[in-house]
Amino acid sequence: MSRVAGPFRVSNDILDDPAALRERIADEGYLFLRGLQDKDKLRALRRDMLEVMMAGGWLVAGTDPSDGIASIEARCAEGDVEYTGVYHDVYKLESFHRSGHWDEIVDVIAKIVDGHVLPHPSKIARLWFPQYTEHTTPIHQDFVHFQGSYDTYTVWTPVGDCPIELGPLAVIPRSHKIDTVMEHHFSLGAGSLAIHEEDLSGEWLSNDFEVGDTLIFHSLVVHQALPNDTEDRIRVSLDNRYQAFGIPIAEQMLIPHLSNLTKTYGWEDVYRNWETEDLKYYWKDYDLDVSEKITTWSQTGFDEAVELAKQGDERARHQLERIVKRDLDDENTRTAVEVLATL
Ligand SMILES: O=C(O)CCC(=O)C(=O)O
Ligand SMILES: [Fe+2]
Repeated sequence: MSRVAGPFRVSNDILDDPAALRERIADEGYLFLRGLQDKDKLRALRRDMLEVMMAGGWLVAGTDPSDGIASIEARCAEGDVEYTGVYHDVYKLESFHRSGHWDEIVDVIAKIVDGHVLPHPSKIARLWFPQYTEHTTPIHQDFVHFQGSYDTYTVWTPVGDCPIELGPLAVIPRSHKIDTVMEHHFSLGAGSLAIHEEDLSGEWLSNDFEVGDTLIFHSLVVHQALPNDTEDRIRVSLDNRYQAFGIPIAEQMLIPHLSNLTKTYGWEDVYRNWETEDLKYYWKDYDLDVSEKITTWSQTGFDEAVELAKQGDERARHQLERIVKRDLDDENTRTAVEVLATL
């Protein structure tokens, strides 16, 4: 990527001024808030999540799970079946889902949307291995994945300190003002869809995150992750989505993240060992305006991968191979099998 031009603007000074927060995010597309979330709660969550990763074989045995020291042989990325298995164990943590409902987050989103807040049921964590940078989240706008309404906000939170070399997010301020979804193409990076750098103008902003620091941005803001360039540390983060009531939410936000990559994972699996009831199916109490998933962008990405694989592109071939390994019964899987057989 082109280098980071500078740090985020810190907006803590306007935290108590809802109109100013709304104006700033409408203008710049993002808000960066130092220490918004409680450091101790995040550290406890970090331990919970990393203990599951240790049990899943992702961390070096005998190390402190909270240090997040990755076992490089276990490395995998979102989209791989190996990733989904451990990820879906992390996803069962009650503490992980509860963190998406913490008051400090919901309160600031309530100011931004000027109303009651719906935290999306589909919470998301990103567990990014080091020395695997071809899988870094590429340049994109969130709307291609999460859809529903443009007025949806992402809250990105590192679970632990996240210095630049561990690969926090970078954004292009004001990029949401294009007010439309840009063209997205096949990518091997997380999410599988990327905007081409040559289609963009504007400067990238990012900086070191300390635990508790929080980035909030609009669904059309162009962003990407920076590569995890550490030798051995896993990057753990949350990116949850929030919106006002009364606007559409896409159907895929009502199911567990990445359950579309498996045959059987559902909320009953997530909830099996929970000790409390209040967050189970909490959204079913509301009359939501649910919109159908739009598959155009992901299908374009897949079709491009097919064409590229036929032309000998190794990344595209790898993409088709990982799709086949998921062993799903769908058209794209059958196409991937056929194409790979001809290579
Ligand atoms: O954490 C990442 O690498 C991806 C996160 C992202 O794209 C988002 O929060 O929207
Ligand atoms: Fe994103």
